[in-house]
Amino acid sequence: MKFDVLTLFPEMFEPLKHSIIERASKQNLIDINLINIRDFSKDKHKKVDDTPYGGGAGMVVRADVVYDAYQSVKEDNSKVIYLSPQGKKLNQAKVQELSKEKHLILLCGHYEGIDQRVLDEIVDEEISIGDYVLTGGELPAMVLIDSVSRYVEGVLAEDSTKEESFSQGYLEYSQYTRPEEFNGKRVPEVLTSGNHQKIEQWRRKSSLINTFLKRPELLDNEKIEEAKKIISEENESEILNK
Ligand code: 4GM
Repeated sequence: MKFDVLTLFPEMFEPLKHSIIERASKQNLIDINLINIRDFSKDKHKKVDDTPYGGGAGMVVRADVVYDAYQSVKEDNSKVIYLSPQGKKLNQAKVQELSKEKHLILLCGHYEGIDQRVLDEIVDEEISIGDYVLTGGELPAMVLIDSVSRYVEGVLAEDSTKEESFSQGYLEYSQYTRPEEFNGKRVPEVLTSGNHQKIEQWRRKSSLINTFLKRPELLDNEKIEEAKKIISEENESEILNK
C-alpha cells in the first residue's frame, strides 16, 4: 500500500522512521512518500500562501500550488484524504475500510487554511481523528498511516488484528504476567489453571466487564444486563481486578 503525504512540514514525519512502520517500509509492505508542497511554489521566495480575499487576519495556501503537488503523485486508483477537524470521525471500521485501498494521498492542512477551490477539486474524503483542534494535519496523517498500516497483510503477526477486541466492539481483557503475587494481589487463579476453555471464558467476561466499566456506551442493553449479572456474582470478583 502506498501513502503520499502532501505537507508543508515533511520533517514532522521523522517518528514514523522509528516504529513498527519502519519495518513494514523496509519489507516493502507499505511505501510512504513525503511531498513538500513548498517544492511546487513558482515564487522565487518559495511562497505558498497569500492574503485572504475579503480581508481578515492570516493567510491562505494557494490552490495552484496544492494542485501541482497533487498532480505530481496522482494515479488512476488514488484516494485523496484531507485531514481536518471538520471531517468524519476516524474509527476502527473506517481504518479497516481504508486498508483495502491501493493508494492514499493525505493532504495536511493548516490553521491558515487552503483555498476551497482545490479542496473541492481533489478531496475524496475529509477525515478528523477527534473533536479537538491541532496546529496541522501532520499528526492526524501519522495516526491514519499507523492505524491503517496495521491492517496491511504482513505488517503485524498473523491474526493479531483479527482477535483484537476493539474490532469486535469490546475493550481488551486484563493481562497478567510474573510475579504470581504483586503487592498482595494474586493473578486470577483460572489463568494459571491450564484449562484453556475456562481461560477463554474468563477472558470473554473480563473483556465485557472492562467495556461495561470504562465505555458502557459501546454495549447494547442485553450486554449491559449480562455485565451486571457477572458483577453481582460475588465469586467472580477476580474479574473486577480487585
Ligand atoms: C483546519 C482545517 C485535523 C485546521 C484543516 C487538523 C485537528 C484535526 C487544520 C486543517 C487539524 C483533527 C489543521 N486539527 N481533529 N489542524 O483530525 O488541516
